[in-house]
Amino acid sequence: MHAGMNIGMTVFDHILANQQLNPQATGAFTRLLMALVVAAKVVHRDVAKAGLVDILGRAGTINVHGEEVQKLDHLANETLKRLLFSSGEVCALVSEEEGDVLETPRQLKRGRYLVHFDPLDGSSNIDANVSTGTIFAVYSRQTSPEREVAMSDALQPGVNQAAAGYIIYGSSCMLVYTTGDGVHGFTLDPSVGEFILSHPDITIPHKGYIYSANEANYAHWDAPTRAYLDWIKNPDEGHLRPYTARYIGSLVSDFHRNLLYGGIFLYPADNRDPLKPKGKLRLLCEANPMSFIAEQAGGLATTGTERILEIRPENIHQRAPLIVGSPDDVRLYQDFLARAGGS
Ligand code: AFP
Repeated sequence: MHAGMNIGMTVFDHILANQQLNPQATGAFTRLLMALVVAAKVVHRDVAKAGLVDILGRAGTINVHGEEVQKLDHLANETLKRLLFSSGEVCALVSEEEGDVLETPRQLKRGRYLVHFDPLDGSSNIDANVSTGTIFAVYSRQTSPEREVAMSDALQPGVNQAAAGYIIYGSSCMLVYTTGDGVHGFTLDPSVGEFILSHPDITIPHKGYIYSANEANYAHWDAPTRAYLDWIKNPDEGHLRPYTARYIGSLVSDFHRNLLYGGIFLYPADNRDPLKPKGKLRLLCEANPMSFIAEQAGGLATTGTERILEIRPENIHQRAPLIVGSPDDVRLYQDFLARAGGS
């Protein structure tokens, strides 16, 4: 790189510019976000060289959801824990890979933020080199800093999120985040090791023509959901139907594509599997952050009958049906449910 070459706005500049807009800001939130950015770079490095250093494949253990833990899941989880705890800005972490809320160890400085995260979402696809991602949601604690962190701090509704974002480890590595002031995307420039603003102020198209769902579960969805799927596949040139199906099985990738192109992602309730009466996706580390981002980009996110961000969580690993995407598409899905009397 030539001295003085303009590389564009880095994510650090962007976060700092936001901090400067808030006269009450202490820099704590900025330090926390910067710790997440560093963690993203470390996980990206590990994911990128996975095939080289024999860390691909399964770790041989089962996580709290009864799923096999991939080695990279474990590495990513440890990286996020280490960097977030050492930022000095968190009082607790909730990871998809851990059974309990993890309080910041006594010997470390405690801050006022809690972070929920899925360290490596979509990891069952890793061996096939399919894109994976890290998802995070940041909350301020509600209880006094002198006291132990309470379960109520960890179980806040999604509307309380101070920030949410994801990192997508794809053909390029991107960070997309919101602090409630629009959605901004940054692409990692490997030549300088910085995330550079590449997608300012992302807005989702009002309507899309992509639908993303694991249709193998069709028989186990409720009748209005099946009727909606039938409708979007039913040819009608005037309404540009059928839609196009795109499903990767890696939420960050499916969500990111629909955010940019428009469309609808559905992971509805599944009446077959006793583990999925509310679908598969976790409310706190998957549905809430994606819903905050979707709404900030002009989209909608619902269970079908309830706004995701208003759900009052009852436990840290609870699941929720997630229907998210372009507002016109999500509204139409809700109409199908409403006409059937809800579900
Ligand atoms: P893994 O992390 O086990 O690969 O699960 C990924 C995921 O939680 C989410 O990223 C996908 O959208 C969803 O599961 C895919 O689930 P199905 O395999 O049931 O379609």
